[in-house]
Amino acid sequence: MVQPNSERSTKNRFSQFAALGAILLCLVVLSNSAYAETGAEAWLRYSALPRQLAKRYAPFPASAVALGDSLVLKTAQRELTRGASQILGHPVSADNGPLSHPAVILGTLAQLHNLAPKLNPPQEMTNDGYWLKSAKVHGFHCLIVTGPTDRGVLYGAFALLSKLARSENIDSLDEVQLPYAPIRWVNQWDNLDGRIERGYGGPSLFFSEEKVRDDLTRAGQYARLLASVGINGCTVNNVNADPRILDDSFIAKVSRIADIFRPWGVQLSLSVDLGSPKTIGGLDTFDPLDPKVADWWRKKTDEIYRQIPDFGGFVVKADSEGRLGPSTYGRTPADAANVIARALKPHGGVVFYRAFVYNHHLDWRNLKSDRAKAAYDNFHPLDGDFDDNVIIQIKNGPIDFQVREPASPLFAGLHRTNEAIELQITQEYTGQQRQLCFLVPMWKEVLDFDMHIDDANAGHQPTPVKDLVAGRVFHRPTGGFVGVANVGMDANWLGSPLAMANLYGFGRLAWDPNLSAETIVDEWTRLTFSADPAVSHTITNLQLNSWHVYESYTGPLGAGTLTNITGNHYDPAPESSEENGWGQWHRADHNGIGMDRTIATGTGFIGQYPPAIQPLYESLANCPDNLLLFFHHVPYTYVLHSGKTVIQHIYDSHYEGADRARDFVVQWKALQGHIDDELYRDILARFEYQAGEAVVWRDAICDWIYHLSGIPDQKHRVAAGLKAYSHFFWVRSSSARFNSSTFTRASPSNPRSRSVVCFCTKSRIVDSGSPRLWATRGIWNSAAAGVISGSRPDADVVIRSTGIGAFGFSCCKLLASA
Ligand code: GCW
Repeated sequence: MVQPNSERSTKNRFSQFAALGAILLCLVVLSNSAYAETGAEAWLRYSALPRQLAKRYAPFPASAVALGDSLVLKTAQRELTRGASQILGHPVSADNGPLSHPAVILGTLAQLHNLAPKLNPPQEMTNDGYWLKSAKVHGFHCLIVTGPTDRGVLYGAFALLSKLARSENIDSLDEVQLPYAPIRWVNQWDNLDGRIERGYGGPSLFFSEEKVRDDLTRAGQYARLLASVGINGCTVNNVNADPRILDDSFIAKVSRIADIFRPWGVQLSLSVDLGSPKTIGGLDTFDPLDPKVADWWRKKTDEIYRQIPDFGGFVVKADSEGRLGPSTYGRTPADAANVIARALKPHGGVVFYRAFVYNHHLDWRNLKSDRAKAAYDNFHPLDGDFDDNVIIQIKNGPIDFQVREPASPLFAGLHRTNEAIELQITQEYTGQQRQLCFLVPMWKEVLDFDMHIDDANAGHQPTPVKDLVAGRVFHRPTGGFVGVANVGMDANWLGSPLAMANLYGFGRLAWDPNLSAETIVDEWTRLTFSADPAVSHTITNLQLNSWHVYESYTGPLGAGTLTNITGNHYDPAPESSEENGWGQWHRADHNGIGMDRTIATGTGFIGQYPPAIQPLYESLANCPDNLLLFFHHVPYTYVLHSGKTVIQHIYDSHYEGADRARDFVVQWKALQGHIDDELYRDILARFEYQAGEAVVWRDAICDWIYHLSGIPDQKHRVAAGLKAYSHFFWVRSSSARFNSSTFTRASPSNPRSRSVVCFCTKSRIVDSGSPRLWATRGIWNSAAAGVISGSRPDADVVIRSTGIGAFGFSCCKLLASA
């Protein structure tokens, strides 16, 4: 930074504010340290820099001047003064000018122009972008935070604070940042009763007992977090929408949430049920082509805008998983989307119409049935029929947030329609925040996937998914990124401190999908923990490896997560995928595994991709190993590009994955003393638990596939084990929450022995009434393993205990039955 030229005036000013500032600072720092480590502040901890580093910022202006008094600008000013004071350890106070000393100047480009007409950004700026610039204004060395909109200024203020918190050099600052796409939204699947569908971080911030919460403090804090990474909209209720959300009485209540969001530039939107005109509107129809229905949507929307002038729009899930939809009247999704879009249009609102439309009563006996085809089949024929303020919201993959899926071909199938990618931040199929799975690398694979759309015409111009959804390829008026966040009232938002990297990562990617996963996780780690190289190196590594590890002990080779798809979406239960209409089939039988989705012999799904992509997946020779079973049915003895057979890969992958999950514990232990002790222990317990879960998964899947295929593991782990452990079983948490207390024996039934080696993570006595079981703390090796004795050999073991920690029972194998 440039040294201010008027040191004396700075000093005078400083002494004026010093006393008050010091007091304020103490309060801020004290209150911060009192609850910072609950995770509530997430990546906005603004912890004080070590003195040496803080010195670098000695010339940082002691005040921040706002050039206007809009709500958002004032928020930016407050945030900047609070954050900079905390980080730098000296007060930075709010000032309303006129400029008489070095200052941070916060204002829109128009406001800046009035103050300093000669200062112009180095490039054209649109949307919510920002420009950070150190420059002389009226003879004073200032730091300018500006942008075309107030919201851009707020984003700039957060960006400046992030730089300080990560002790980046801000000398000669001159940086323009523009968001990649206008839509950067989160969805919350919150129900009016306060529960969150697929939420693992506590109850809703917004609703409780069928009402909007009286106290919306956390909702405001959430909006702050969202704004800090450039997220500009939030849909607050479940896409499985309760029609009552549109009751007139409810709209007034919901407008309170919008009031709380507004200072942070976050627009509120609502999920709506397409049947609403009938269910709550008293009409005898909800046919989107009926003029009465159009009128109903218009009046309802006008009323919403009367109460919430900056309302964002509606999200629609229709004809999906039992929801009402236009098919009731033989109408199309375009008919349904447009009737709502036309009601929103005069107000500038948008409709997000979800492409997650499929038949969940598919005929599983028919090898040509394929749920993966549904989105494209339903929406591609309608390309061009949707109004300009409709956005088709498309899940990243063609099935449903599995641990690995290819990019949905629909991204390439809409040339005259706006689209947005829907990514799932809440880890429904990827460990439910009880296990570490950093999803940014997965999202990036999809966003960077080149659909080769123009190859036939224009030679190769890359058309990656990120450009398609941002509307850049077909010059669409809008589009972008939607993340299903599902944060809750838990102090740390998502129920796990490390899972917050996914929320941060979503925001950062939505702002700039060209950022690398490494950059994102490094930023997040420094902001959330510290710049201590040991900490950032270890946490960055853990995060970056976690998706592959999770994939390798759950569902490798693109077979899907192999979880309980009809139940909790968490436990291993590969059988649950088959013989039902949900269409998440892996088609494993005695001879082979995988869905044949080829054009030649399978469901034809591959034919939905642009011609230049099809050979990549259609040909076994080209198909990447990690998606093989998504696209092909192959014998277990099929040899992968890696040189291994499919079956051996499955065995090895599960064993390696479980070993690597165990190694997470070892890596984490190296951080003892480097971070807050309570947080250290909390996360350690989670890694220990995950190591146990990985063993559960490993054994369940290896056992299942061994029984199906009859092919032994070349390394004699699975098959040999089955002789010795012919009656192995395991006990594990089957409850929804990490710290819950119900454990059930999972599989198979009726162990004959009375004695088992137990993998568990906490020493404790578990009293189930009868029998009484005990186990000692340890990780899966015979030295550390404890013994459970006394389980009744002839009955399912159901262990009930109380308190966190008992979840640690993860895997038991019989010793004595060999
Ligand atoms: O995978 C499914 C989830 C449902 C969810 C649905 C959707 C909100 O299991 O809980 O419903 O996806 O995305 O609509």
